[in-house]
Amino acid sequence: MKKIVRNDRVKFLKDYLNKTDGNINIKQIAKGLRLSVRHTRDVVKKIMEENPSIAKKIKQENTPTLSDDIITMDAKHEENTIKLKYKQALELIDEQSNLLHQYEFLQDSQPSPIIIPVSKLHKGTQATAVLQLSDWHCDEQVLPERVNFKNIYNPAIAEKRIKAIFQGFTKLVEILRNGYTIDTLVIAVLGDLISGHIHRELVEDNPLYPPEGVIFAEELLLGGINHILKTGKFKNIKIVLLPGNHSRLTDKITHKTRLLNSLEYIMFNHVAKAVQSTHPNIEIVIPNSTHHYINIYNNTIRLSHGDGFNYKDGIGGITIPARKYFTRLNTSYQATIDLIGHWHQFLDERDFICNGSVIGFSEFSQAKGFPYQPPMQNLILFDTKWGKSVTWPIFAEEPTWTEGQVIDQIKKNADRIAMNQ
Ligand SMILES: [Mn+2]
Repeated sequence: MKKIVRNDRVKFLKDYLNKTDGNINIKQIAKGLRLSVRHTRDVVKKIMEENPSIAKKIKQENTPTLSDDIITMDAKHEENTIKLKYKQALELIDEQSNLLHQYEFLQDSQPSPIIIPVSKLHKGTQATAVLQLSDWHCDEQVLPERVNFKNIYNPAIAEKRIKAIFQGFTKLVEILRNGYTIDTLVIAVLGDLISGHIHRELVEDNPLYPPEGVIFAEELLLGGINHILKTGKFKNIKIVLLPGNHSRLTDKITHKTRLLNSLEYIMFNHVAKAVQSTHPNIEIVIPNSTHHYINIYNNTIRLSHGDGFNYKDGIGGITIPARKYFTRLNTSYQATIDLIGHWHQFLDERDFICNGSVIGFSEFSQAKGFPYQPPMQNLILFDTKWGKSVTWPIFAEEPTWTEGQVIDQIKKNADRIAMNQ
């Protein structure tokens, strides 16, 4: 049946029905004329009204039964389900083929590493070394049996450790000189080189009396400075000498006269005179203030012993009380970085550095539950480009002592003390 325009359909259908032998149903006619079944049925009805004989040629449609409807409904449901599954299958195929494509791409690809050119060491970069010294407590002792063999300390070991610290310092500076020109040194002595007699237990237990401790600390510090002068290859040296809280001669810290009431004041003056008698170009400062400020390139560095704030036993150790304290100090005098001692723990917090100690793990550390740290001091490098660029702990001795080594050490020290008497 050829395609015809709608208006011609009735005439065409009349002609068609007149000519045909019949045996055709409404659905077949509707399909042929591209008409809806309902519309075709109406048109055929009109034609049959005009010419009832046409009715013989039209096959009668059966009215669908309930079973027919159920079958039709089931068939439609099945068709919809199949369509949905087919759609899902197509999506899955699409997804899988994408994955396969990516896998094939990765399997075939041959990565070529990004080339990083060899960087030349810029030996010309100027840098200043800072040697952070504090908390030697060289007149004190730590008996190993009191600290579960985590440490042993007495003046003989103090000497050994301090020698190792100064040797270690010059060695580390030499390593850094592969990449930096390091002509300038600041020795920041931040106090408590002696323990003194400020607590009853120190009076009872210290192997040295405070004046002996002062003389011993002087000898150690002068020995260290001489070692640096001999081997350190520095052109400019500045020494800042600040007292701690332990060397005070008074019951409590006297803020107005902290320096003048300190045994370390005597030591510092002796050291200054001794050094300047042979090396007048070395700048020595004994500040009459708890905080002392120095400038290195564009950094203002605040030096203090570190006893200006209390540890509140909080999470984060001393970091929170320390920061609160430094923030308060900054309202009067802005510093880039704080260098402190006193807390016997190495801590590089970027904006402040707390120094380790030479005495190491003590009865006090153990009683308070402070974490173990080996005895150490600290080297800091400031360069013209980055400011503080290197913080390098200087360890004083091998990391662990066996019980046998400790006992051996005790015997040696006993011999040494007997020889001196
Ligand atoms: Mn202290």
